[in-house]
Amino acid sequence: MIKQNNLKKQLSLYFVMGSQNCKYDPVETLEKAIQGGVTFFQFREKGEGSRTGEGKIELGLQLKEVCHQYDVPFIVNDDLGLAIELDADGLHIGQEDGDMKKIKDSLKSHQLFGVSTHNVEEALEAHRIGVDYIGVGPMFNTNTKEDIEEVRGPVVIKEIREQLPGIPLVGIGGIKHNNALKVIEAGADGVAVISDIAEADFPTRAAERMLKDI
Ligand code: 3NM
Repeated sequence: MIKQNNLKKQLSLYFVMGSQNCKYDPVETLEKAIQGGVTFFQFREKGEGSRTGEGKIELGLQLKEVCHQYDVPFIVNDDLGLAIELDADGLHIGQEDGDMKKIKDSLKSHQLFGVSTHNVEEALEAHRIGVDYIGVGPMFNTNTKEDIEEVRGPVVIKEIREQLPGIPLVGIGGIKHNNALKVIEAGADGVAVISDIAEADFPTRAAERMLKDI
């Protein structure tokens, strides 16, 4: 249902999270964030304190339901099996998550495929494989992910945009309402954020504030 032409617009405010990132209940956090204007969602249940097994599946189903109530695409991070089991609207993988082409071929035709990249070479390779969108990070310093690459910032977006003028592109890493515009001005279609919304006292307000500033 969601493989749409307006993907660039849908990527405007891309909320990424798992229960381990949330200050409050993840289902409530997501609903409030969507009410504040989040346009795209990635379920990234990963790292210390994250749920596994049945608990992860159960939470994924609940989050997908919230997304669909509001017509927001529900994307699964890393886990092809989970994306298929939950019939997610898409899968997002990193550079170390396996053979990109094989994974893409395992998805159903309606499922979007996104890949994290860090430089022009990785972006060109992802584009060659036919990904639907590209994430680029880290834009700024962040404490949310430990194994980040060197921070080169929005200039990487600019470099990729010059090579791939049409590809849907989002920046990630350390994005807050007061630096998000730099990412958009460099050529991104949207910003992807974890902590600015997941750790907020008021996720609705955090999302509204981010949208107002981009
Ligand atoms: N990927 P926050 S940085 C999931 O550089 C992720 O590819 C990154 O969290 C990359 O919005 C990152 O809290 C963490 O900084 C983003």
